[in-house]
Amino acid sequence: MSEMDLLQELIVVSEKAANVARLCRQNDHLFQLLIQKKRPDEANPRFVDDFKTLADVLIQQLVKHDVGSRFPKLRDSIFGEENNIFSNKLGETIAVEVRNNQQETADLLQVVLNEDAQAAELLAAEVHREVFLDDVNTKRPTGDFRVCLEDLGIWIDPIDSTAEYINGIEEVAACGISVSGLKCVTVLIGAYDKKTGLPLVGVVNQPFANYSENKWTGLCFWGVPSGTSLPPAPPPSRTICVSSSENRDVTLKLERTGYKIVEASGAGYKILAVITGLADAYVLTRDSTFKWDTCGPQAILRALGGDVVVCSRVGESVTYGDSRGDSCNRGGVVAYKEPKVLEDIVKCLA
Ligand code: 2IP
Ligand code: CA
Repeated sequence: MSEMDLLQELIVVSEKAANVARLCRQNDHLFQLLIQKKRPDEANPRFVDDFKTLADVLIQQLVKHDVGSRFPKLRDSIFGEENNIFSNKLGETIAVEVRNNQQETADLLQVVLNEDAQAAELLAAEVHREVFLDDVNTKRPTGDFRVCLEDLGIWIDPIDSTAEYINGIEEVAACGISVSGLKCVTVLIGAYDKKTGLPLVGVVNQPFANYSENKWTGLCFWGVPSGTSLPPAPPPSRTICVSSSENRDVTLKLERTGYKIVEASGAGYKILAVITGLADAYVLTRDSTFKWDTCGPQAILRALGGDVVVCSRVGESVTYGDSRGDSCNRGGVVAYKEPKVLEDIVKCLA
């Protein structure tokens, strides 16, 4: 199989995911469901208390369905953050999945959505809408090399930065990095090599990249060993991205290196900032990211000559296995593009 076939499929499915994410924010009916508070004491035996989780699960199942139908050999090797089983107060369970046609998917969603036919139909129509590569705001993939599907596994984060997705306030730092808000939301898809554990094919879709005329439009980034969607690298930004929950001692040490430290939301977004050159690195000393947060963007960084390494053992790349293993990135992460930047970080944190 050609790697480009898989890459094209992942780009298109990331756009379908982004379309669902945009629909849930921009359609009034779905948006009301998205921001409603959980009602744990309610007598109604509903399956979904938390619509955001349904949106997440549905997007993950959409990726599984589309990629699995096109590449059946990958079907059992697609892993993600979400579990697709929902239960209600009567002890009934239901598996949310994308069915073979729009009507069947709508019927299933209607049960999960407590008979909300309007929401079920809106979602099913978007999930089954055909999307083409030309619909995606990205560079067309070129070049090629062969991969063996049996050797690949896939990690998905259907909506990274869910807190910003629900109620983030748009804030952009002077350097252009988004501190919070919808720009920090990303759909992350990465394929890794089961033999080496290293990511090979990465897609990062930013559904809410630009806002104009009351409408959000997205951007999609990709990388494979033979190329990426990125233009030539801009000059170093002398900036390091950190989480707002990063240890104060760590940010103080990093500041002493002369780099500017910028807090931003979203693990995927912070790695994207390194990919696009808004930041030179992302440093995280805590165990607060997971395989789905890093697999896709790490593949792009590796294609650009950088990597995501374990913060407590910087000689080691972050690696991947299937969902039976530990999905936490223990020891934290450092994402970088230029080896010199990693050296600077290692020296200052030592
Ligand atoms: C989260 C999300 C958070 C991030 C955390 C991720 O994923 O990206 O924003 O924390 O590490 O696991 P922070 O923003 O402090 O970096 P999700 O939103 O999918 O739970
Ligand atoms: Ca995440």
